[in-house]
Amino acid sequence: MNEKVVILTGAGISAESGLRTFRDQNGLWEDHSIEEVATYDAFIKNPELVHRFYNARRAQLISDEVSPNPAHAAIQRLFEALGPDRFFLVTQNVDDLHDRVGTPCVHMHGELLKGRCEACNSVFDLHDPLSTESVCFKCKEKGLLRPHIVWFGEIPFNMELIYSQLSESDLFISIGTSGLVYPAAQFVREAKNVGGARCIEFNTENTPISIEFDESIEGPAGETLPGWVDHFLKQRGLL
Ligand code: BJW
Repeated sequence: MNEKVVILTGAGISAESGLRTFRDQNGLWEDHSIEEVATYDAFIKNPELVHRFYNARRAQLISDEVSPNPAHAAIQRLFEALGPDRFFLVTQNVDDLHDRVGTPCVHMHGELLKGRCEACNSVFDLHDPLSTESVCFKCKEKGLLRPHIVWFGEIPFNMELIYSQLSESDLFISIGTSGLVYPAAQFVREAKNVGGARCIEFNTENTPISIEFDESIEGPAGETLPGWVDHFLKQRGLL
């Protein structure tokens, strides 16, 4: 059976790694409003605040506090068993936890460990804090470096590739996302209506789009996903 599995992940998959989600209790949006830090207008109005917000998250991400959890490892096992032609992972997460376990993924909302120059569009690896004094390594402009992050009102990356993968999917799995942010929230509809996929959601609670899935598996992904992956692989003689 040559079924194609497409996976979408959100902040919930990294919660058990110690990274805060956005909209849950104690989420990032409790301390900041979206308009304050996650729009281009916010960056123009108050770049110091936006830099502080992302610098702090980047510092936490590269600290010893944070590492991939069993859900990231389970997805990697699925990738290793299926191979690149039958597997596609798109993440809304800007962390690098899928990358750390070796799973190829498309970061549709950008990457915290990259920066970009507004002047010349160069994208570069970034571990250090950014400030309004930072200078572009390429065009040497000062003050125009920003996090390589997709803010509200900006177009997510790789949309053409993502929609083409959804249209070929036989199984669509959504893990740890609230289903409140578009276009990711409509991937389930695309996978189902265009790809004809069976759709499964992993989340600690019901979401506004749970109704669109064929099955919802409730619980922390680090606990529910590894067993589900084992069962899936055993059923197909891949484990
Ligand atoms: C667990 C768990 C555990 C907890 N195990 N689960 C009106 C209607 C419709 C759309 C719009 C509208 N007005 C504007 C729009 C568009 C807008 C939008 O969606 N706005 C909504 C607020 C309505 N979208 C955009 O602007 C996007 N661009 C766009 O649409 O361009 C047009 C276009 C698209 C396509 C083609 C052509 C043109 C851009 C969106 C950018 C989002 N950016 C952010 C922030 C930047 C990154 C950062 O700072 O880190 O990305 S917002 C934030 O939300 C972040 C996330 O990636 C994104 C999604 O959040 P996520 O991952 O779902 O996290 P939470 O916290 O919401 O949920 C966590 C879930 O996990 C919960 O359900 C928990 O229960 C669960 N969970 N622990 C399993 N252990």
